Amino acid sequence: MKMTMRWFGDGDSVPLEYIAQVPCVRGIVGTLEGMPDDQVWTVETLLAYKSKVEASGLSLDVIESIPVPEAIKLGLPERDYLIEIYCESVRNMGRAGIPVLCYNFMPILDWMRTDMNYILPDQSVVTGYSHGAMQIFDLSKGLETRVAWAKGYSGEELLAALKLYEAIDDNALFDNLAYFLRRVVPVAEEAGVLMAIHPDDPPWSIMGLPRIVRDAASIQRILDITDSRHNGLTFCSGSLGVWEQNDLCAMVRQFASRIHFVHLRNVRRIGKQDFYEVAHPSENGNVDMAAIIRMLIDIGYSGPIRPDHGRRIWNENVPRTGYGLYDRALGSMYLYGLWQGIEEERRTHEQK
Ligand code: DNO
Repeated sequence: MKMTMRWFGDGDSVPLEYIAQVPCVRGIVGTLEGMPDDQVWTVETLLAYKSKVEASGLSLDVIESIPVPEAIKLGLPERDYLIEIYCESVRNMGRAGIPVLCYNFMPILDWMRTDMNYILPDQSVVTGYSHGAMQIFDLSKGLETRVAWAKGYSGEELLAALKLYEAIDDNALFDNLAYFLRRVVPVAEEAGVLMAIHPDDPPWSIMGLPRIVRDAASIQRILDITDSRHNGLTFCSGSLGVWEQNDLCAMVRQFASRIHFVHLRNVRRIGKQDFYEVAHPSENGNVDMAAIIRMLIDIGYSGPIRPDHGRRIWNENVPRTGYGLYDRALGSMYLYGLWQGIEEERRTHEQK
């Protein structure tokens, strides 16, 4: 495996050079922020990003994400034109030699939390989610911009966006994903780019919106749309781990050949649909990191892993919730050490 960390480009408060100082981190998960939906990501821009990353001694291993325009998720007539643009960006990723594309198919919003400042007993700050709070959320107030959302929504905009989805249930959204993948995956194959869909976070419906990447059955259905390695998965222990019935290790085994990127993060469930994020080590939450890593080693996983979100600690100024440097650095070292320890244990065992 290769330990990576997300870097949002020049607008990131964490300098690339600091990331390069984390001993285990070799690669970067990058993005071009603020690109309009109808604009192709050019080879020149991707190569410029890549050169910057390489100048710090790191490699650019993943793009997370090229956002999928709402019109594609909604199946509107302009989707054909937008899918063509998407395909061209994928071709350009191939030309620039960037091997993995993590994307999601969540309507309107990306990852959703009801509490962006959940304070743990040690005073570190994480995000939390309460389904009860979500259900009484006043949609007319809109939503501010968050890390993963290209833009915020005023109340009016949010209500209008939700209205468009009234006719789209899980099956309709799935059909629109299938339509998209049947066109993009062949292009990705030719370009040498591995598509890796990110699970919905949280993996259940919010605001009455359809959500279709939630558990083993729904993921298998997506991977079956086109039987190609290039139609793959980002395995995210944080997103999938908040559903008690999701057996994370079994999922790693089941989707082995289609996992091209891994997000490792720990969560503590406090009810059926309530949770908060915690530090990476297993004892803090419900995700058994050692078991997952063991399974990843078993399946011979050799792709990129990132520590996903971190807590806010040591008074760090973290303008993008979850994406400060300190706790992601601690998390990545924990994961790396765990991986090395398990591999080492196996080697010693084999020699006996
Ligand atoms: C959260 C992230 C997600 C992820 C997108 C991928 O921090 O893991 O926002 O980037 O869903 O498209």
